[in-house]
Amino acid sequence: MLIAITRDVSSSLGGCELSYVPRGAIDVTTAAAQHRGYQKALESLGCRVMALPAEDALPDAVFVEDVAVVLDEVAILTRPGAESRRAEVSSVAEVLARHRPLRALEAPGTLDGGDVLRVGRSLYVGQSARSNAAGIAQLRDRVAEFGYEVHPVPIRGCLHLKSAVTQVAEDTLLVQPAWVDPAAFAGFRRIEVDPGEEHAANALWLGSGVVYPACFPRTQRRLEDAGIAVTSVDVSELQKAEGAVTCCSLVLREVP
Ligand code: CIR
Repeated sequence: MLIAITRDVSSSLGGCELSYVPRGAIDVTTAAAQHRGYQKALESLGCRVMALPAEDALPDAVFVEDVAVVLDEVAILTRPGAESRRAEVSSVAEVLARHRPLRALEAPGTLDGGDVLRVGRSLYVGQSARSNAAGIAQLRDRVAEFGYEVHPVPIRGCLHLKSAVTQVAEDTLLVQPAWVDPAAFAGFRRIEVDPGEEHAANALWLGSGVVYPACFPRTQRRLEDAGIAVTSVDVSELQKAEGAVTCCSLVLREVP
């Protein structure tokens, strides 16, 4: 069984951090409805959703992926790169403590969970404006005893590593080659996003298929042609906050 931790959309979402997406008006009511659709998609793919209440003073708190890196053996609490997001960690930590031993990153390290792509025992970590060398070194230190290796990966032109590459099947990655060098993932089968769908590399793989934004039909076709089952969700208002589908949950295996 998979548990998906989510957090309801903050009424202040419009005041979110933005790096590569221009600021536009966000309809919070629509964002909340889309978020409920996302939670239903997670349930349809076998997750038990644990929804935390909104943190109205923290605009980006819906993007729970960034505050922790959850492995089967341990959960690493991050120190998010954006100062405005650091207060998001503690309430998620309380929930995670029921499921995993916790370790935490410390100043001067910064790291966003959106920069961490786990494939098996490898953690690929984006060298982004949010995740610095000290944060990546601390992550390596915290996970080494559990047999995980950390591989830093340069990215350009996007917020996080998982804006540029995500796993979509056991041996397959979905890649935006403009933002990350595909050679960093030479051993994998790779599907590239359609060139006209810039933000299309973020998919949430849950074993039996992916949760995927409805607005990238051409890349969706590439996934389906590769035999990947796609559960489509409309997350357009969350995308205006530079969010996507991995960032709205922390998915963990229920360990007996
Ligand atoms: C931020 O800039 O931190 C938020 N507005 C968006 C975070 C999205 N997180 C993610 O993709 N992991």
